[in-house]
Amino acid sequence: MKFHVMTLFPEMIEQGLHTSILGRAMDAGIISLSTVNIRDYSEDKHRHVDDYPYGGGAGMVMAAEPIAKCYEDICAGGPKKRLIYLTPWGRVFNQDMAKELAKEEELVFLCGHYEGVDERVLSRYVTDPVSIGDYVLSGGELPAMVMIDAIARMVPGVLTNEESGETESFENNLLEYPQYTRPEVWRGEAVPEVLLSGHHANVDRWRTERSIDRTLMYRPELLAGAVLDKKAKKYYNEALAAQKRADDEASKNEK
Ligand code: 6GU
Repeated sequence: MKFHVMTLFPEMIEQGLHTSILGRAMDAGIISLSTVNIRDYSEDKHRHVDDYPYGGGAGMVMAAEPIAKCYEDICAGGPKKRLIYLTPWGRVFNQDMAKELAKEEELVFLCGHYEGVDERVLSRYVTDPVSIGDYVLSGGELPAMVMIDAIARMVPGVLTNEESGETESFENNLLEYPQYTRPEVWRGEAVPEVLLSGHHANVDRWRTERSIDRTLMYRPELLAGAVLDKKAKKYYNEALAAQKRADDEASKNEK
């Protein structure tokens, strides 16, 4: 899978993505990264890529032509590639989108800066406007890196068997269960007994229940989409009832 990134800060993208799992996948040739400096497509001798907004207002707007030229260069001689524009007004990125985008042969990312990008180049070429969450960042570089990391992990061959995403957070709409390693007792606190038992069915059961607890605590809205077996469903209903009793108790004491 090939990632192309159109940016004013190519070194930022390059530095952030060549380590760890992605670095290994690039060395193995499973994924590749190509950054393009939009400034190289500037129309003037001062290498400007932005201009004042029509209608007035604060800040500068990235001009259409350098971005169009840059994108057309990336697609030269082939069909138009999917173009992701990183923007707070885009659809909010999640694991399902990462999986879906991982099926593409190539993806192009456009990192905006300043107050925005001329709408005409966006409406002509952008296929997917994407946000990484409800907060404002200074530019699209960090969001592009976040997306590329999440997408690359879903490309076949990038993760080893041990790293495989099956038991990670968001698989089946449940958050990851707690993990422990040596020592068995750390500062007086022991590892949960069941994990030392060697009883795999009990370990699995314990992990599912802790995933349910954690999801109920931090992301209860995810649980609506989780597929639970009969025992897990029973545990979930009990945990939900216990939580409701605790909430009722707390609100009674408030009054
Ligand atoms: Cl994709 N871009 C910027 N500039 N800010 C963001 C964002 C993207 N997603 C959340 N905040």
